[in-house]
Amino acid sequence: MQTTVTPTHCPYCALQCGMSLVPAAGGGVEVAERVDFPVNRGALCGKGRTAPEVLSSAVRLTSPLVRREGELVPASWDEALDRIAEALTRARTAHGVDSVGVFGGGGLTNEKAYALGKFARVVLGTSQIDYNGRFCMSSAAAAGTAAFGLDRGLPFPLEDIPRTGCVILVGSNPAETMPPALRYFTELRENGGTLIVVDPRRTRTAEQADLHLAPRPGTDLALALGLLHLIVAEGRTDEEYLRERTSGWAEARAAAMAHWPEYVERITGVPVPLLREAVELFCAPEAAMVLTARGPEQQSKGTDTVGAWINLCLATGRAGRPLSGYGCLTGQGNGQGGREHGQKADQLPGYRKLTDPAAREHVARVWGVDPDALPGPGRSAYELLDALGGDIRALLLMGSNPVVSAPRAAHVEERLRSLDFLAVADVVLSETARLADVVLPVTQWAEETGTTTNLEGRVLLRRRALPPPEGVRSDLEVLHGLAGRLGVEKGFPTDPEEVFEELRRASAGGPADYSGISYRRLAEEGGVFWPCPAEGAEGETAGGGAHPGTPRLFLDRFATGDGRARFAAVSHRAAGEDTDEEYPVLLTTGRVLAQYQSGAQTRRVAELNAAAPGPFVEMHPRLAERLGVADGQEVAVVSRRGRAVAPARVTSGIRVDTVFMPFHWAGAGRANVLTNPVLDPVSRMPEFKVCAVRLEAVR
Ligand SMILES: Nc1nc2c(c(=O)[nH]1)N[C@H]1C(S)=C(S)[C@@H](COP(=O)(O)OP(=O)(O)OC[C@H]3O[C@@H](n4cnc5c(=O)[nH]c(N)nc54)[C@H](O)[C@@H]3O)O[C@H]1N2
Ligand SMILES: Nc1nc2c(c(=O)[nH]1)N[C@H]1C(S)=C(S)[C@@H](COP(=O)(O)OP(=O)(O)OC[C@H]3O[C@@H](n4cnc5c(=O)[nH]c(N)nc54)[C@H](O)[C@@H]3O)O[C@H]1N2
Ligand code: SF4
Ligand SMILES: [Mo]
Repeated sequence: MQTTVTPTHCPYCALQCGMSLVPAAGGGVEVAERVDFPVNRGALCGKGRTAPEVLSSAVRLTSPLVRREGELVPASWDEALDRIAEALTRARTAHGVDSVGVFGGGGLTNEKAYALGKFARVVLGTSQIDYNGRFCMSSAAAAGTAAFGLDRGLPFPLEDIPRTGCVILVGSNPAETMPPALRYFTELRENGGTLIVVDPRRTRTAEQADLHLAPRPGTDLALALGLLHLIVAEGRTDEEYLRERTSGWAEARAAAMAHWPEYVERITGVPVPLLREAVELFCAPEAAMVLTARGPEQQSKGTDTVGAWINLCLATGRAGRPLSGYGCLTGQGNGQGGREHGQKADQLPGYRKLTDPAAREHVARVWGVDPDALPGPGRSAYELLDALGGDIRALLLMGSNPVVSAPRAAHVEERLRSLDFLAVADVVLSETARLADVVLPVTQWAEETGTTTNLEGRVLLRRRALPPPEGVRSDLEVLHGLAGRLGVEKGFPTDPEEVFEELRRASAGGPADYSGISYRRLAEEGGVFWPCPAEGAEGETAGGGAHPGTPRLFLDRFATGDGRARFAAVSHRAAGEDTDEEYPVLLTTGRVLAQYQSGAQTRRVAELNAAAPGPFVEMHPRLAERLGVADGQEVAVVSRRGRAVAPARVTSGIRVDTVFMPFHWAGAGRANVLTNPVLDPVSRMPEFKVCAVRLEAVR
């Protein structure tokens, strides 16, 4: 028997593990090991292994749905697309172009993200587009751009980790969020390197660490400043590097010197001897890295916080040198590429700025439009959601489930309900799709070809392995169908490779230059790191060029105007909410191993639901005792925005002043009804990682 093996990548997180799909006995496909992809070398977590279950028609949408007399009922594609085109036109005519909003996702392929951004700017002419990546790594992106002049999650491949001397992992729990990547940290320790984990909880990752610092949520900025203070006080800065490769040290140094270790201990709860130990571990080896994830980033001061951690690397000469540097562990499947090609409010393809006249000129030329016709920057994700039903009357949403995942979710849900018109394209009937006037059933990873860019900046090719169920169309077909109905016949091809060829040209010369990359190269080479400029003029070289791609950035110079990395002169400030008599406990939120994001996909897989059946409130035994709550007993968590109920999970692995809830579920235990939408002033990131709550035993 002949079997077809399709090498491809997982639909879920930013590791983009390689996997093979093979025909399954009863039809469909199943996952087989693919050892040739270096990032995971065949290893997969349970989510990736079970991903084909979500391809089944039994759990997904297979027909467009339209709302008739209050109910969502099956309809033809023509009717569904006509209704959307009519509703968007009606809103535009009555309220102007900016009354139509677009919301995208970091799980969308590069081709889809690119086409969605172009659709908003060219077909709708709206400035009101943003995406869920704003909730993800936007603070790290802002800080990375400020410091290095360029934001790529990791400036080096993961394979460098085992060979460095020390890694500080700040607010990142790869043991649950990227299990196959844990091997890199294990190997680091086997090679004699050390691992420091900074997390208010003793996670499965923290258990592997040489040193675990457990700060009070929302105080990472003070912690980083305290470490820098000690580095200066102990004379462990790299003066030559500071002189030759950085700027702004004097101001950053002065700010750090105001953060005495004892003061930092009071703010963070991390004892001074542990601060000293961290400095010793970090400074002793020749090379070291700092990696952040959502813990320090999802704060109303996330940008400054990441800036302070970058300062540690700069002060000690640990950036832009072999086996050293700062990196952000991006989250979603295409969290990296999704932030480069124009679905962000202020962005054009190739990581260009919408406010830059030269960028507008270049992209407008590729799109065949007048640069002056391109709108300016719009609102950030939460601000856009908050404006629904106000000056935004109609919304097209693709690749996100904000009813579960947005901060202050009950308010966001109410805003979505107040729209004149909501259209959602999804693979399943998510909690957000349930609110829509029109729902479009779309194809998924294994049913379509497309590229993603993983957390290392490695551009990858996902391949179609099986046909979609009847009745399902791709997101590219959706945008093509809508563009035609809205009077734009050309420029929205349905073939992903054709979209990618245009993306190459649009990105040529930009910070994230893909012009030397082609599907052929990706198929042959297994992945190419951007920037990868084409050899010829403006990426016209058919089939990609000879540029090898750029696995490691900044080794000669940083991407700033003068080539120097810039320090951030930052000082500690409090979180949006602190505890008080009424709300005496801090809530932080995050993930568990077996569920993915809003759970729209993974809650439909029996094996994953058995492993992680529902929400919980993780709390310290002393806090549980004070409340009179036993393990497994229901507790209500109440914040200024709402109330959620879930069973207590009592563990000594969390600070006494903090509780933790995963955010994967809707219903009574929906964590995001509690979270605080206060935004970081630069990145516009909401404060998912800290708000004040009170707890009540439910009897
Ligand atoms: N299983 C699973 N894996 C995933 C995902 C998923 O939903 N499920 N999602 C993917 C995506 S999109 C993302 S963004 C990544 C996220 O990956 P991670 O960032 O690793 O995940 P989180 O659980 O959100 O947060 C990490 C840790 O931050 C800690 N933390 C909370 N508050 C603070 C704080 O104030 N300071 C510090 N230092 N730490 C704090 C939490 O206790 C938690 O252990 O995971 C990706 N992988
Ligand atoms: N409290 C709290 N809230 C958080 C976080 C936190 O740590 N704490 N983390 C935040 C972070 S980092 C993130 S990334 C967000 C993520 O939260 P969401 O944006 O809600 O992410 P998903 O649940 O992945 O939603 C993706 C949706 O798109 C659908 N989908 C999948 N593939 C496709 C496709 O190809 N096309 C289309 N049209 N649809 C598709 C899925 O079925 C699903 O319904 O949550 C944020 N919310
Ligand atoms: S770690 Fe991420 S990419 Fe790898 S199998 Fe799991 S979810 Fe998929
Ligand atoms: Mo994310």
